[in-house]
Amino acid sequence: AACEQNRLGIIGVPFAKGQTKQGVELAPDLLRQNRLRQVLQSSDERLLITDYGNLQYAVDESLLQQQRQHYHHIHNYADFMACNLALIGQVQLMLRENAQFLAIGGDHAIGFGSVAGHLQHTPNLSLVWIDAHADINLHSTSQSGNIHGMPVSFLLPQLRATWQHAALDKIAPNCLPKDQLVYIGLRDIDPYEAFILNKFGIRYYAMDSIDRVGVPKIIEMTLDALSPRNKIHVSFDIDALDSNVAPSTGTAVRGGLTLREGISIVEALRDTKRVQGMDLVEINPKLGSERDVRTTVDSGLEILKSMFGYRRSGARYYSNLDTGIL
Ligand code: 6HN
Ligand code: MN
Ligand code: MN
Ligand code: MN
Repeated sequence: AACEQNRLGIIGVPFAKGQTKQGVELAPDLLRQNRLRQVLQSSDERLLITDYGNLQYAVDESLLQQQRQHYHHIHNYADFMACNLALIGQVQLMLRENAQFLAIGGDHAIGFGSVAGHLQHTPNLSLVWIDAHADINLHSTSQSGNIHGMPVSFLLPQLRATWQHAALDKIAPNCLPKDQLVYIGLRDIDPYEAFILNKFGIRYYAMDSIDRVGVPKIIEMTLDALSPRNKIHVSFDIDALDSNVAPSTGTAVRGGLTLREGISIVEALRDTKRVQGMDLVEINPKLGSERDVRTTVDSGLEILKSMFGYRRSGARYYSNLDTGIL
């Protein structure tokens, strides 16, 4: 019988303007140089990988005008919107041609376009946001003005009204219901973010709850919260991992997930067979020593391997394993 294949589309999104540190735009090509494709392929030989290269975008005058008139107090709104508009289209294209997609950032500002594009293809979607941060600031609550701290606020119907000049109903009409969002790994939440999370009763498993009940229970509660008929989007910020395994990132916070905890979470999500899209963001090769960069890239690749088929138990698919040895 013909071997059943699983098409995976990959897009690099070298966007760095959601924050102020240079270098995060280098991550897609760096992961490719570090054998991203081979690592994924060897984690499941049935993967049929298409690399769509790096996303390109152009900023048009109407976005610059929106920025000048309404959003000049935050950084790079026009670039943010132009990149995410392109990404919304790209994700839909990839999902027409593939069963799954992977978006490699870039900073986490691309989480908006990646999830919004996914929602346009698959309206019944759940989102698991794995991060040290909640990334749910509004333009009016952000202390930094950095849009990588805001992408989730573009996705929820209750919050997108605060972006009333962004024409979101035109560019990404499908929203994410707040009960289909789960955060894991949080440990650096801004005051207004905490207010928003609590006001809307958004599920978040911060590091203190992980310490109290452990990762297996957190996984169980996460899966219980998500509608079993929905596809899943996993947005993985490398800073969810502890800074000893992911030092090269722009807003590192200590006391995070171990690599094993990160892998466990990703394996459990993968085993639902409902993950249709993933982001891996915020790896910054310009931060830290050469060894720090190596460590961070390796951790990122381990997370991707587990998402796309690798099993630590060895229970993997081999098309032509010669069992005649015994
Ligand atoms: N990230 N809450 C802070 C801010 O600037 O709004 C940090 C955001 C970090 C964003 O890591 O994707
Ligand atoms: Mn499809
Ligand atoms: Mn983030
Ligand atoms: Mn983060």
